[in-house]
Amino acid sequence: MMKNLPVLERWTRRTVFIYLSWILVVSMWSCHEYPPSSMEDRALIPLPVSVESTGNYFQLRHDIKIYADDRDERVEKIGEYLAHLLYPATNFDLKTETTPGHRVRGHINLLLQDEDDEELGEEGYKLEVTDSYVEISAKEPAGLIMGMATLRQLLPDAIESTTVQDSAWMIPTGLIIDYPEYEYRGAMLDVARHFIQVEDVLRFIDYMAMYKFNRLHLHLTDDQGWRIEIKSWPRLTEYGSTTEVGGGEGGFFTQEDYKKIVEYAALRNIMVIPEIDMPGHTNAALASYPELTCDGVAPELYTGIEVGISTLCTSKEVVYEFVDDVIRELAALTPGDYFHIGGDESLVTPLEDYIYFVDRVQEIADRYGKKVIGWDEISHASLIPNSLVQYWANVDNAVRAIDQGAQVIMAPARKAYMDMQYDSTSRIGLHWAAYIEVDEAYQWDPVQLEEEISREDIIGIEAPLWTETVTDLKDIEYLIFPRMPGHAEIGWTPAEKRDWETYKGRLRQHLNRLDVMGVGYYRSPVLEE
Ligand code: TNX
Repeated sequence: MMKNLPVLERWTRRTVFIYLSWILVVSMWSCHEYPPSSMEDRALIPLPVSVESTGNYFQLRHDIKIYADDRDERVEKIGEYLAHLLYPATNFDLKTETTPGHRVRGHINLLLQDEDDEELGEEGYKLEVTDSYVEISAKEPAGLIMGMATLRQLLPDAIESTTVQDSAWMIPTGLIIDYPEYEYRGAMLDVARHFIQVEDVLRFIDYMAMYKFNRLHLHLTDDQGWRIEIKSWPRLTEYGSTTEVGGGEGGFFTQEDYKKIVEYAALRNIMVIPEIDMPGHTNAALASYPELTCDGVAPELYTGIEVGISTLCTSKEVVYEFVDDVIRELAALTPGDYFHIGGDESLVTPLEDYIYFVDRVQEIADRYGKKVIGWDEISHASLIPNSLVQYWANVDNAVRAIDQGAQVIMAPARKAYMDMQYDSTSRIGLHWAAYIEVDEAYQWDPVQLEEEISREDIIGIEAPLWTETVTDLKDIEYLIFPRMPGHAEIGWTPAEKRDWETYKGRLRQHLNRLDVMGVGYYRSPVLEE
């Protein structure tokens, strides 16, 4: 009896060990979300130029460090941003350290390339994952930020959670070489029709950053509200911001708010482009300062959704003093190259006056060191060199701009307007340009759209969100998701690599990630087919 006991004990221990291991294995398979087996199986949007898997994993653990190239101080900040992104779901407090440009094995590396890799350009990157390190390398810090957006999508969807998740945090190994098709990949947010709070703008920027957009066009003023503090003309916000479409209380960004938005965007490689829409779409300004009107009488504040109802008085000198002050103050807060002067739908401005106005306003923007962008109507004026024109509906306007040597941003209303309804049953949105289902929002190509506009004329694309029917983040999410990722891919991925059927598969899979984020996207029937 006594002699047998150790044998029995050993047997029992073995049973218990096998039993426990079995439980461990089963629970790992069921509780942990395992990423698909290779890089290609991840739902990468926008699709990179080249992806080659090597069939192994790198595991993100709590003791991993982020090594940032010390030859540019911006890289360390980018490393800290990556750590900040990975923290909520993993609870790993990843430390950022610097390295003189050498890769450190066992860790994540953000390195600037020495060799002059022309192919990568300003925003391109290489992302190499092996079982012993992760390395993102780029010519410029911007490329590192783009590479990080890809790295994030290689991690399990749970990485997007704001609460700690139980996952093995495996990253599939391989090599991605990637760079954008277009220099300008924009999204526009109209904060004028309905005022959009700062934190919702920041959220919009987060969404843009996920898909490698790099230009946030803020439509800051319109008939229904003036949304940016201008210190030299205080009534613009004291009075001109106090309502919105439907008669709500409106609101505005202080200059401090605006700076915060600009900085938040810059860390994500997004340049803010402020738009002051002129000479039309100015009712809020006219209501605040009647001297800007021709008859000197202030109109009422406006809460409807008609367009083409207002104009600055283009023959008054005070109007140019006003424009000068506004552009001066805003240009000083805007590090980016561009200033958007609007210029659309000036239906009550005689053409001759419109041309005179646009000519003068371009000069003012130029004097404050900004390149001008305007809606395609501004091509009626003489465009100064480096002005960009934003095509939205009228190809003749775009052609007139191209004939003057300008490049065009493609923002075709019938394809790229994210405020269009998906179909006639959509709970919000307009449909004057089209109903735009998720497949239609993806299946357009800037070069194929208009015969008269060719590749070299196009600097990039933009997807605008007008907010006549949009009041809050929930509405924003419903209209931009899941169309916005498609526009991102059009801007980033070469045309020959884009195809609806394969994109559809990736987008479907990607919806799980949006679920983790709690994004209230539109449930499109075309994704269920
Ligand atoms: C046209 S597109 C407009 C905006 C409206 C939008 C609504 C453009 C340059 N002007 O004023 O908000 O349609 O979809």
